[in-house]
Amino acid sequence: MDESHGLTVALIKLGGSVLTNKSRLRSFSETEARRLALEMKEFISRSRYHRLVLVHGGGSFGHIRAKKYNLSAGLREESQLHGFAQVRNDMRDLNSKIVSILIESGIPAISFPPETFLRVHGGRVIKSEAGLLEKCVGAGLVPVSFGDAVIDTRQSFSILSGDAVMLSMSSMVHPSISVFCTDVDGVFDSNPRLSANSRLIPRLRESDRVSTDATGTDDVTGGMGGKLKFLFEIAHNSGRTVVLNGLVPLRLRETLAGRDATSTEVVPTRRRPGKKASRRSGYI
Ligand code: IP8
Repeated sequence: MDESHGLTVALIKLGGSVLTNKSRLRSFSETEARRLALEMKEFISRSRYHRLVLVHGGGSFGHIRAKKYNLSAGLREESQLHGFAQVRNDMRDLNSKIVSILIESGIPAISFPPETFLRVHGGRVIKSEAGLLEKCVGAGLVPVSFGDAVIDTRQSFSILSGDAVMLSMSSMVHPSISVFCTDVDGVFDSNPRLSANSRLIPRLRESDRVSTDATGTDDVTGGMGGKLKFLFEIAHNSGRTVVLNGLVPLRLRETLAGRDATSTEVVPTRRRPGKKASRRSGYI
């Protein structure tokens, strides 16, 4: 799904650190969600060929309890079951809050849990089904998927990250642009939370040296090392791939409009043969 179908698809991850206060259990940042919804609405209003595909992270609705109950490891003891049920319910609650705001902002958003189109085995996606996603994007609906507590055919359950969902979706819709909205300006050469000297990398290549020190994060889905791997894989499927600060107003809007905004552009060494991800001049 790309220019050959006449559609310009923007695949966007709304990070859990943008939509929630990560240190307070289940605290939703409604103001940020409403602002980002309007910035995205502008993109789909610009052309009837523009499409959005959205993914959100877990933030304090996912990571706090997933860590407490060690859910990424799969089922090991009965006491985890309650935690799994809670996280799964909390993620649906967060997804519902986000979808409601998108609808109120004029975006025809629909909840699209990862199990609608993905099968997970040993914490990894082993099977995907593109048909439903393509149908709903083709029709003009905006699927909103998320990192989730999922049924796992090897270990009963596991935690699937929003980045893994982004990767699967990017291979299905071949977006013109993939955007990661985070709580920092982009990818830095060292952890900006730990070092005042860390520098933003405006164009990130696979050969660039980036410190993968994950100190200061409570994410159960891995630190910077894993994130970079996903970023480059996604970049192979996308016309452009951008990491930006979703907490700063208008960065997302400007990026989607093809204008310069502080961010990191992820530059893959080579695009996958046979993929048709496109870069439409004028927009993205
Ligand atoms: O925030 C993790 O998704 P992420 C989802 O994208 C859960 O890593 C349930 C912790």
